[in-house]
Amino acid sequence: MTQGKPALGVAMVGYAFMGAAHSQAWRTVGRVYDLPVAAEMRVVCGRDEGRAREAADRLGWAEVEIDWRRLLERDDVDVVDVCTPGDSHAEIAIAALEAGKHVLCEKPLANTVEEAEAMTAAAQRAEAAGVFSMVGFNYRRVPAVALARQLVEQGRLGTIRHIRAQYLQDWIVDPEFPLVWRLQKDKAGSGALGDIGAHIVDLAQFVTGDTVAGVSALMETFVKQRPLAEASSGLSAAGSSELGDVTVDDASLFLARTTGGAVATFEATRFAAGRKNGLRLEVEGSKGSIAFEFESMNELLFHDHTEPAATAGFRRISVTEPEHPYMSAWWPAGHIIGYEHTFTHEVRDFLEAVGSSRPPSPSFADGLQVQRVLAAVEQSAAKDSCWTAVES
Ligand code: SOE
Repeated sequence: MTQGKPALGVAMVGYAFMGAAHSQAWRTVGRVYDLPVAAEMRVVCGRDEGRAREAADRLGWAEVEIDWRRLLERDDVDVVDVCTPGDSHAEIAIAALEAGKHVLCEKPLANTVEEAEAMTAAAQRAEAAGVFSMVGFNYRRVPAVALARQLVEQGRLGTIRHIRAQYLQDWIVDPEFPLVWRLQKDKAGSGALGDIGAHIVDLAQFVTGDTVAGVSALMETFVKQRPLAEASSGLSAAGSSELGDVTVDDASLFLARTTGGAVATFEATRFAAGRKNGLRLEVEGSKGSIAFEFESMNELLFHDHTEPAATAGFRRISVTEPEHPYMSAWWPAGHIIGYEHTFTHEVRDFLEAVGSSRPPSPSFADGLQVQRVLAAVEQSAAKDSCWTAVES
């Protein structure tokens, strides 16, 4: 579905877990969705040439660069996809926007509010010149989540009263698990908070259309030292005999109020033994409720509280029908999809918007707002859970 369409040359910086997820999306999107533009996977960038070459062959990129600045000098690169750890998001994204390249940046947008502000200012300047940017909150693109959003928009939940969001993982329960970059503040900005808490803050706000206004938070680091990481790949690594300090949170929990008057709880942890990628969202309103669990991502629970009490109750909707968001392009009705599809949907929405000269969503400004919630959580936790307003 790409023949005869204007082409956008794509460059990706980073090629580990997120790089692989984005690559499959770039490879697939034009074969599944009919888009206004064709994405061409021109170049992948990584500091180690040998590893970058291996990644290019494995993931489907035509060429390799070892300095991301070179990408910005190339006329055949129109889009820069930033899949690096958070400590380089701001520098790469701002320079790319200033060089006139559209930018897709992994979440969380940045490691600090200051960086996110600078990125948002650059994005707004670029947008005035028709250069667009988006932050990659992929879980918005789960069809069941997009359906939940539609139900809220249609007023089926009424006034939102409760939001209950959790993101539960267990990949660092073992104290011998090495000190990978996601456990280092200078590289990742924060721990469970920024890595997975950012997802549930974005998701709760996306589904409800509401905004977190203030928080009371607790943060904990259970394992304070870990073996230094030797070669790492994705979420796994080999550990050395030397120990280093863990400088981020293992778990972050907070209570919140929203500007719309709802009350909310958020819990992000990598110590929930047995929970693998347990992203859960429940929303209760005056007219109905929804419940979603990523580990059953093709289903949405919906309760319509306006139905007669005798038969009302949660119904389990299989979000597998062509009537559902994103689904008509995939398999015959009733057939499920997986984690990787969320990235294909993300890239589809990005290309659809950029190819039509419209700003894609979520914007860098949306990423900044999430960053401000994360900062309020850190400030509250540092002051014994003191109530902390989110900067607006
Ligand atoms: C690790 O916690 C991780 O890969 C996150 O970085 C991703 O954003 C999330 O989708 C899955 O878990």
